[in-house]
Amino acid sequence: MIYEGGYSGKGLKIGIVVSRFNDLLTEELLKGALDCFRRHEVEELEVFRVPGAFEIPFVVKELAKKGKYDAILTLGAVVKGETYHFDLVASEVAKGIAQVNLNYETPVVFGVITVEDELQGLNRAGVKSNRGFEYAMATLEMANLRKN
Ligand code: INI
Repeated sequence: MIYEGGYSGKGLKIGIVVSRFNDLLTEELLKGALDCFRRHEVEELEVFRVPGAFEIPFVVKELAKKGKYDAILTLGAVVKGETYHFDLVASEVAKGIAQVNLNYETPVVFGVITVEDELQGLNRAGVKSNRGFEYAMATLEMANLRKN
């Protein structure tokens, strides 16, 4: 027997938590995700905006606690640039999201891109491909896998 999740959005309620920091990138990731969810006929979608990637886990935790979504997609962009802040933010956001993913019943997809610079970020946020669309596909798969 093989258990796997399909990509239909029918009957699904999805939450998206997206950060504003580096919004040139995160808004493109959001566009890609919304395009994917629309084309797969997701029925209910709610978007929550937070200041930076560091703030994503808190909102994800609050949403997961409520248990009203079939899956939650997180979207953010951590750009290395020149600050040490990058490492702290990148590792804390990953840890925070992983914690919620394991501690509640709602699957959470990690859609925070970590890139060397803005150009690499742009290539992943629509110029070459759009990771937002790909992470949205993973969200559909996990939502359906859990439901079934
Ligand atoms: N937030 C990001 O989303 N991406 C970054 O690249 C980033 N860097 O490198 O500083 C970043 N910092 C802000 C952080 O997420 C918080 O919003 C801030 O520290 C307030 O808590």
